[in-house]
Amino acid sequence: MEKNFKRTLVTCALPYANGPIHIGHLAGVYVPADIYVRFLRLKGKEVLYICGSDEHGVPITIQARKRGCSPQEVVDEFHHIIDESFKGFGINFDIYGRTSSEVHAKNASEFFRKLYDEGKFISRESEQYFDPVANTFLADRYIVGTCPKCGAEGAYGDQCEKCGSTLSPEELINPKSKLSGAEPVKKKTTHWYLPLQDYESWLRQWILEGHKEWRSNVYGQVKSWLDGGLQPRAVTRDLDWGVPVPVEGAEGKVLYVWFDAPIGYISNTQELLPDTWEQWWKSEDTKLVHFIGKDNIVFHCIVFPSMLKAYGDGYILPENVPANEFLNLEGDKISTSKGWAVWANEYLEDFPGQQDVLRYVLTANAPETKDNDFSWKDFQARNNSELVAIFGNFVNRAVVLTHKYFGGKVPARGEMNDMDRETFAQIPLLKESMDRNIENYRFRDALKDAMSMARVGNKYISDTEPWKVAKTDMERTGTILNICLQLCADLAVAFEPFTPFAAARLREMLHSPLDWNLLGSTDILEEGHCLSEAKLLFSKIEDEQIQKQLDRLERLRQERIQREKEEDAKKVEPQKEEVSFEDFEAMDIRTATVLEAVKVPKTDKLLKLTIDTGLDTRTIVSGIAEYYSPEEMLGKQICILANLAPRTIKGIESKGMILMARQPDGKMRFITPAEVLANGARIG
Ligand code: B3M
Ligand code: ZN
Repeated sequence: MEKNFKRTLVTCALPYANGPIHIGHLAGVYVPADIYVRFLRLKGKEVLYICGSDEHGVPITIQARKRGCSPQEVVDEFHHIIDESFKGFGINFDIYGRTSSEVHAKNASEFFRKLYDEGKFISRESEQYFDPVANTFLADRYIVGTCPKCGAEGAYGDQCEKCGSTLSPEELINPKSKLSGAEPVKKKTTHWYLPLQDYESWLRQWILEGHKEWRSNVYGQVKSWLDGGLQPRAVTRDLDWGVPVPVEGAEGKVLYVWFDAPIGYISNTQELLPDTWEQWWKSEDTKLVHFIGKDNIVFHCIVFPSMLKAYGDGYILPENVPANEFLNLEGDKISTSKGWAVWANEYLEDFPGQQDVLRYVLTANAPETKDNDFSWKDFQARNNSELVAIFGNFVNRAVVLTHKYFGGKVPARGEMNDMDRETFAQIPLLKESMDRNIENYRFRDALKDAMSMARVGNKYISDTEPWKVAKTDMERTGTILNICLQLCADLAVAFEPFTPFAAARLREMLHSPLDWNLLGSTDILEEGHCLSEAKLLFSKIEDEQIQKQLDRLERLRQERIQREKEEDAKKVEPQKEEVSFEDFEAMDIRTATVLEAVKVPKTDKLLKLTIDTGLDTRTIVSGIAEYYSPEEMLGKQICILANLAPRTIKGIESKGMILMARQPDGKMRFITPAEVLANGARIG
């Protein structure tokens, strides 16, 4: 049974300020968190809602280098863009701070210094890659070379983006520094580590014993980390962008971004509530919930809690960490680097006033327990067939008919029949289910409960057909519309967490209260209560709007294919195994001239060539028909491996092999001497 907390502290993963946020971020972290916070506030709970930009780390310095500007300029630009995007979607944190702030620098360095002074870190000397020209240590991302797995150029020291292999700088072929192009050298450096293994038994007790109710994807990942054995975790880095390490002799070192960022939650709270922040972070009456994506589970369930445990001083631990899985886009992984995303700020420009639609669709398809996919067709279908056709249509009919028959005033409700009573009776049940689902971080299911309320209303008005009843029985019409309007007032509350803009517009139309306790009662709107004019809550999304988005993604897909082709064109196949000089001597390579060339019948790739080798006239069958026509080969001087054992190919005896060069794009070209030589000249 969950403890009865006095207040709830909700944190959202701090987005890296090296680019805009996209639908994956919204679906994974920010829309679910916003539903949760809005719901708690709807129930009158005390909530603090914390987020901010994560402005340190290597990705930001790489972005700065790419743009030829400072990291501060990068984070200044994107901090603002991200902040505006959240506001545009109605995601209004109590503070949207930033880890480049002075408050955070002070807080993070003091946090580190306390652990350092109390001997909670271990220090280790290790050899790291150093750029002798730029005179700086190199993070893995700053070392590039040839991928040992696929031969792609430009593989990073930690990963090859071409084949996806995880690498270490030592594995790269011909490693170079991204900063100066120099070959990196190994240099000794000292860093501090948090010995996570010292917290293993405590973590097992706190999470594996104490929080079996956590989502299975979170619980399972934590368990496998613990079962895999925890290792010391670096808390400092050789970088010139970040919170400087507050220790003598540590010049040029900064706090590791994943040590510094979670402390940002605390710093942002301090900035907002300089006098009372501790009642949120150091009181057992506070329920702490971290909203994150699955790639951040280890940092929020193992690293940050261990930091707080090491720090002591009464810091509380998360009551739950409802991490979502990933959202894909049109069947492909969302990729910031490849631009394969729907950017939040661009959506707001392309679909003005329709932020609720995206909130709704991302919740309906939320990757709560497994990765899920966003498609524009589904987005259009859900808007048109659910929001417009059910929720919007029901409200519009109820309000329009009330204006038509009762001058826009809530009519009297006469004697109710069984259908009326059964309709009303469904709402409290759906309300209870929605409450339970949100309290348990099942937002998809909670949205279904709210949508079921809309379906109840839409079905009721369709079944009772007040527009027909009005022809004969105005009293009954009034009863029906009175019931419809109570249901509309229910929807104006139930949809507040999910589609807050539409819910607010509906309350304005009805002049109805935002009161969770009234949801499900049968008399929210009294007889005679005046309504404003009916306005459509949602508008249909047309095919053209969707096609524009699909065309944009198709252009991106084509650009990516072209880029990959160009990258392939640069790819050099790795060298083969060494051979001895004797092995080479055994091969008899000669010049020869093509006397005749014909296609081998019933094949696409074979040419039958009659060639003059200087030794004899012979036939060679070669798979070059897709690169050369017989006419193109006639009279050409080529190089052949003359003493290759004869083979019969498509019934033709072939004696020897034409030497061809395979281009990176896969095309084959024959090798010809720089000038015409005698046939039979030995090549060695
Ligand atoms: N900046 C976001 C990410 O990993 C990361 C979250 C920090 S929360 C303290 O995409
Ligand atoms: Zn590779």
